[in-house]
Amino acid sequence: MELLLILFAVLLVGVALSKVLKAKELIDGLKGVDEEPISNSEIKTNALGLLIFGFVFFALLIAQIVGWDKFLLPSAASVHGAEIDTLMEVTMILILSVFFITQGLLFWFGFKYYFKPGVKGFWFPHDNRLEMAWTIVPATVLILLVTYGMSTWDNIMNPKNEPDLNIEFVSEQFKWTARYAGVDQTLGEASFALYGSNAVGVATKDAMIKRIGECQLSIKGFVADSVRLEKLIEEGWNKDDKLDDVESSLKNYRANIVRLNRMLDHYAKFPAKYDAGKDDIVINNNVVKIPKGKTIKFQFRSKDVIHSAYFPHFRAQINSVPGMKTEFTFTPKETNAEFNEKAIKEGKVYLKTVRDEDKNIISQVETPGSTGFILLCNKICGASHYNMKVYIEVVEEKEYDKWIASQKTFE
Ligand SMILES: [Cu+2]
Repeated sequence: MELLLILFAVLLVGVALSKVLKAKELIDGLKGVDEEPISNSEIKTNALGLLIFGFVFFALLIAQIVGWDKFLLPSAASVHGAEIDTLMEVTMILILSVFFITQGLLFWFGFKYYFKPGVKGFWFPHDNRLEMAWTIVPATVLILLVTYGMSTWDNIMNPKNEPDLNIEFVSEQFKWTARYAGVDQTLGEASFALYGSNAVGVATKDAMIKRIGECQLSIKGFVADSVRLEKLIEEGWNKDDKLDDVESSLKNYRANIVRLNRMLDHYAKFPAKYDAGKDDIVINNNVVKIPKGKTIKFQFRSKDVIHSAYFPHFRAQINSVPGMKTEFTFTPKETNAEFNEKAIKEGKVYLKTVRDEDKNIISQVETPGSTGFILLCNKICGASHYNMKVYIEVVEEKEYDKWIASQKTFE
C-alpha cells in the first residue's frame, strides 16, 4: 500500500512538471522567444551520458549475475539433470555473448558517431553480403541449438532401460496424492468413476462393487429429495433450480453405475489389469520417500484442471492433464543430506523463514545449503495453488524398503 502511494506521488510530480514545462513553452511563444537550437556541447554531453548509462547498466547486470548466483538451484540431483544443466549453460553463454556484443556496440556507436559539425554521415543503404551474413549465421546457430535441445529432450523422454519403480501422482485442487505400484511394480487400472472415498480411483473388483453400492445409496437420497421438491413446487414454492440440480446429480450417478458395470464386464475379460491395483499403495501425505540410484517412472493424472508436476532439483517437469496420463522418468542420484552438502560446497544459499510464536514471519535468513527436494504445481490452478507441494525424501534403498513395507496396500 505504501509503495503504491509513493508510486502515485511520483506520477503526480511527473504530471505537474510536464504541465509547468508546457506553460513555459506557451509563455515563451507569447513573448516571441525562439526555442534555442541544441548546442554542440549539449550533444556531446548527451552522447557521453548514454555511454555512462551503458556502462552502469552492464556493471549492474554483471553484479546481479555474479552476486545472486548463490540463490540459483544447486546442480541437478538426477542423472539426466546434468544434460539439462549443460544445455542451459550452452544456451546462456551463447545468448549472453550475443547480448553483450550487440548492446555494447549500440551504446558505443551512440557515443562514437554523435553529430559533429562538418562531418558527414556515410550513406550505406544496402549490402547483400551483409544481409546474407546476418541471416545465415543466426539461423545456423539457432538450428544447431534447437537440434541439440530436441535431442537432449528425446534422450530424457525415451529412457532405454525399464524403470525399477513405478509411482503415480494424482493432482487436484489443491494437493497431490501418490500411488506406489506395490510388489508387482504395475499400477492397477484407475478411473474417475471411482473417485469418492477412493482418493485416486483405484479400480479393483471390490472397489468397483463398493462404489456401485455408494452410488446406489446416493441415488436413493436424490430420489427422496426430488419427490420432496416436487411436492413443494406443487404447493407453490420456488424450488425449480434445486430440482434441476438434484435431477442432474441423479443422471450423473446413474451414468456412473452404467460405467462401473461396463468396467466389471471388462474386468471379467482382463482381470490382471485390475488386480494389479490390489497391492498398490496410496499415500495421502505431503512427504514421500524414494530410493537413491533407482530409475523411477512417474505417471501423472489430474482430477480437475491442468496442473504441472515440477521437480526443480531433479530438472523434471510435465503437465498433469485431466483425461490423460503423462509420464516422466528420472533417477535420483543423491540423498537429501548429500544434496545439501553439495549445495553448500557450490556456495548456494536459501532463505530460511524465522517466525515468532504466533507464526508471524520475523525475518528471512540466508542459510547455506538447500531447502530439500519438492514436487510442486507449476501451473496457476486456483487460489491455493501455492500450497500444492510434496516434500520428497531421497533415501538409501534399505531405508526405502523399510518405509514402503510399513505402508498399507490398497486392499
Ligand atoms: Cu497449481
